[in-house]
Amino acid sequence: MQSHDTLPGGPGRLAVLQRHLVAVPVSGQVSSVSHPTDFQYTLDNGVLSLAQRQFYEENGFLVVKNMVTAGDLEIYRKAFEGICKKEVSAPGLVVMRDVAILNSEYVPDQKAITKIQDFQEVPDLFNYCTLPQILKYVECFTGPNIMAMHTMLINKPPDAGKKTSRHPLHQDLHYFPFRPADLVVCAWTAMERIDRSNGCLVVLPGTHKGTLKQHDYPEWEGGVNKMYHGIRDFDPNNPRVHLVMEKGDTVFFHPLLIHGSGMNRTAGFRKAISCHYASADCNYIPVKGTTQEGIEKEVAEIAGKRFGINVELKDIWSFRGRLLAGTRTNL
Ligand SMILES: O=C(O)CCC(=O)C(=O)O
Repeated sequence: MQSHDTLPGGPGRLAVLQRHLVAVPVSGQVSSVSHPTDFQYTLDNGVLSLAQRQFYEENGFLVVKNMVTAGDLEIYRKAFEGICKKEVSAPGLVVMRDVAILNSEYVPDQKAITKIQDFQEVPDLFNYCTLPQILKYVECFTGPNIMAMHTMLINKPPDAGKKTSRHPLHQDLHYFPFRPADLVVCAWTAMERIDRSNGCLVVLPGTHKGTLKQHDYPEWEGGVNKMYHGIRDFDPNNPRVHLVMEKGDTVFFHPLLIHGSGMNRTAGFRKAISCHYASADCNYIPVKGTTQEGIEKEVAEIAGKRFGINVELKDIWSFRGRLLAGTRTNL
């Protein structure tokens, strides 16, 4: 990341540049004239500092400390508990279980729940996606027409010795049939302290500048969880950053950023909550003949079994998406 005092022209020039940046309206095209560099991945609404913008542009992620209060996180944890105990259910909600872990934390006779997805109809969880302090940041990536497209609460179980609690390195765009990718962002919030012992996120900085890669199920001895596809062809020399985060810290990241998470070596279930946001101005793309054709089939098969209907990937996303700000233009 470039430090302020290394900018050409020194601190005086920086002050002028910052005044320009703040003056750019949020809904307008970002002008390349008033910027010291060409920004491709961030818009200016006066929320991100110049340093934060440059960091995201260069690395494809940005951690913001203390974004979500302990009180809100407790509401999300309780709602999750209610779902595990089958006290709460909702249309579209998907509950996923670990291939190897036999004991759930709240219902010991059930296989461990590793993740719930699509909680847009569970108000106590969907509240996370609507938090104004998060949306303020999201707008810097999506612009003003903001949709919540994909929601997850990830409950990484203690590993049973088979390493199945790992999440293979992947790009989230693999799952999404809408573009442009630069108008999509994930917010992922630690619901407790998350470090290498309980399986923090690991990111490969700068990989958001690459293209979408082929994803497959990894050949792991202990088995792999449903839909946990991974990339085989990534540069092993690309530096990795382990994101150690405190409870309430949030990372925003680009959907092409290669990331995954490690094994949970502790006895507790490690929790994080996330939402993928996209600009409603994005468009659905056909995925036939692309690396995403396989995932479309897998998702359509699951939906077919659950709901007895024949659907295309874009129909599922259009059903999942919820407008949070601005106008629902395309998605
Ligand atoms: O929370 C984690 O362990 C990683 C989640 C993740 O990358 C995903 O579900 O796409």
